[in-house]
Amino acid sequence: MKIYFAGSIRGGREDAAKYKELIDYLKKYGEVLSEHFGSEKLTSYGEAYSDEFIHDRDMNWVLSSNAIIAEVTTPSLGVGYELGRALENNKPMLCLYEQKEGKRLSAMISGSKKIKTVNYKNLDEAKQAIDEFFKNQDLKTKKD
Ligand code: 6IA
Repeated sequence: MKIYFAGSIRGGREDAAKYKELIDYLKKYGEVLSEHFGSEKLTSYGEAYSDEFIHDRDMNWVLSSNAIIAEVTTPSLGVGYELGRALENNKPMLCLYEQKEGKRLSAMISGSKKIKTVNYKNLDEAKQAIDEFFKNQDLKTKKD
């Protein structure tokens, strides 16, 4: 099972610690291609690669993955773009959104019939949603 984790980078890094914990949890289900996105050292200045390199590498990962898990609490153009392209390529997707007063997830994500969105209040609930999601996936591909 190849998993692509998506989370905000230039959209803001305030949830980076959560990304790391979710990525560590996802490893029980397979290889997380985008493992370094949880690193708190990855600032919005990021890596020493060109934007074109990052775009092409990440899209290759999205397209070669068996499932996409996105943490969508911090709005990110890049995550929205990846979700749209993953949807067009029929990738199973789970979006995790932490409910906060006065904030709502974009209707383009929560309103999509093809994207499963779960609102969570704490990381335990987010992990339960991940377990539920993978129960419904074909785990035979775990070793792929
Ligand atoms: O618009 P955002 O930057 O928030 O988009 C975040 C999403 O786009 C993530 O899920 C990544 O898949 C992808 N992405 C955007 N920027 C990067 C990046 N470095 N490294 C890896 N994936 C990225 C940015 C470094 C740059 C600031 C020099």
